[in-house]
Amino acid sequence: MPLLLLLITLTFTASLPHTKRQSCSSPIQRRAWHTLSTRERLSYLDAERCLMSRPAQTGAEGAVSRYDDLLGAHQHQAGWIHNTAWFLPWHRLYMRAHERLLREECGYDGAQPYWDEPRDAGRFSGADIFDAREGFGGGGEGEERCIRDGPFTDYRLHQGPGYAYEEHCISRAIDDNVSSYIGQDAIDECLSQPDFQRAWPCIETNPHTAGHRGVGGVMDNAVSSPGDPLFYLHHTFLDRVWWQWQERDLQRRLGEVTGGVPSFAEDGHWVGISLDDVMDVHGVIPSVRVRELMDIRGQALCYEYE
Ligand SMILES: [Cu+2]
Repeated sequence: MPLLLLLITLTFTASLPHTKRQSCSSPIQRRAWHTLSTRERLSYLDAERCLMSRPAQTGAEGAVSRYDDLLGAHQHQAGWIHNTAWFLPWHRLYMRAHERLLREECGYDGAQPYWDEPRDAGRFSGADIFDAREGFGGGGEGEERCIRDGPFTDYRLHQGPGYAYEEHCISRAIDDNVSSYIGQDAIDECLSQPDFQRAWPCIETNPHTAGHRGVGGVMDNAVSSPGDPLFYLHHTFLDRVWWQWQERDLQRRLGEVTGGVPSFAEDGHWVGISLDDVMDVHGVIPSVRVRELMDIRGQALCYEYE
């Protein structure tokens, strides 16, 4: 190809994202883990291990790997992204950040899968997501409850538990009883909430807590739970619940956020959440406003649920 033509082609290609800013022409399809083929499962798990092997970039305290960069973003902000109206939008961005790292830095060509937890409610210990060969490995053993099989047995965490920075294993203590609180009835109750102000606490209470405590161990720590890779499948499931709730009255709910968030201007005070609030994942991917997180098919996100 003549040089001039090549340059024109490159310039044109580079300018495309600007001319098409509003549209997201080919959203990737997020699917439930149990519907993925063996090849798809293994490629996801391989990409996660790749993130765990790449060096940290953000300078987050304790972070050794790229995987830890993400953990650091959650650990640092845990105090204002839980039990506040930022819970759903922040975690939506966080799931997207994880999905982007897998795709852009580890060659993963799929979308972020979710764990269809109501399917396994009350029987987490028998869920195929804990498979040692094509899953995340099983429950923990011994005093520290370290996981003993699956692709993540050798991973050492350096952030957590909670706000501490201690080296430890990925641990789990599966609790079937607690896992029953993420049944379809609990999801339906949240989907029927009339407004955002009631939908997010509903999602954060039973379904969210049941997933964390039902897996136990690292997942049971509100601050450092992203140390278990299952975190991303659990929160992607919750993101889907929010989207399903939005879809019930899409026109209105693409713009609906209500509820309290802590004020950064006045310590101890609360203010109303705004579509202009900036959600930030410590530079792992660029910050965006809540407004851009309302439509999963928009440019900032660009995915759908099958
Ligand atoms: Cu969280």
